[in-house]
Amino acid sequence: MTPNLTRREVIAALSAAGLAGTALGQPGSPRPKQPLPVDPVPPSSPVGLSPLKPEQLGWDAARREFVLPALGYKVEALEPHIDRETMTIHREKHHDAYVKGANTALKRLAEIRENQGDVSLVKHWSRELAFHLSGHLNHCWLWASMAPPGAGGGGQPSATSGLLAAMNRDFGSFEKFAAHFKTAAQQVEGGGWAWLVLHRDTNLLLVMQAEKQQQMAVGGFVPLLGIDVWEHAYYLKYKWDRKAYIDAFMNVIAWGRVEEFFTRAGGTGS
Ligand code: MN3
Repeated sequence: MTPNLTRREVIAALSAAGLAGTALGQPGSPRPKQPLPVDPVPPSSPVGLSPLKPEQLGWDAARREFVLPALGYKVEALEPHIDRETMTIHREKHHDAYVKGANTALKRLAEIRENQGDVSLVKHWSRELAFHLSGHLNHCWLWASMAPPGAGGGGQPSATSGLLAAMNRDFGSFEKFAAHFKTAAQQVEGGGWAWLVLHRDTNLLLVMQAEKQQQMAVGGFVPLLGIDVWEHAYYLKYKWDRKAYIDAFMNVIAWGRVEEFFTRAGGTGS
């Protein structure tokens, strides 16, 4: 699952290209003669294309390729809930494979554009890109959404946060959200994820599942919090007991950071 552009961002991009008002008019509505007004988004605005900061996204702008982002805490910092060996292998082997896979797919597609590759493989490399780049971004979210227990990890959103108010509005309560989120994670068939996501245009929170890295994801939603339930995320410590891993994961959720993602994505509790 990857972040999608909001209507305002699409309009801003189209406006920059001189196209605003030509593609996004409502069906049946008269086409505006002038470009649609665009809310200026200053560079310092917290509302960006992604609630993750550039260094958390694992993007090397100079080399134009994806890289493994720094964790922001020690690999053993999440113990006893997530053990050092699982974290190390998960990041340095599994996540790194998604980084390499995404970069390879981008490279092969660029070669095809330059008539240096097999044009019949555009579908193949597009699928590779969707899987590996979603895998990379999912794990960027995962690392950024966890913190050591007792040092930012665990508990629930703060009582005064917009996120908690939005959860009360959209799920009934934090407890009902947590039960839904944990059950969705438990019931993922095979490898995949459960997500808390925000639809920016309607300010709606949802819990959704994704099989593999991206399948079943609903388009247009911004990820806020994901739990990885591929076996590589828990099998070394928890073996077949995915439920025990999910329960443990709740102790390392960095709710302060999820609140920040929610706010940066434009979510409100009202
Ligand atoms: Mn994983």
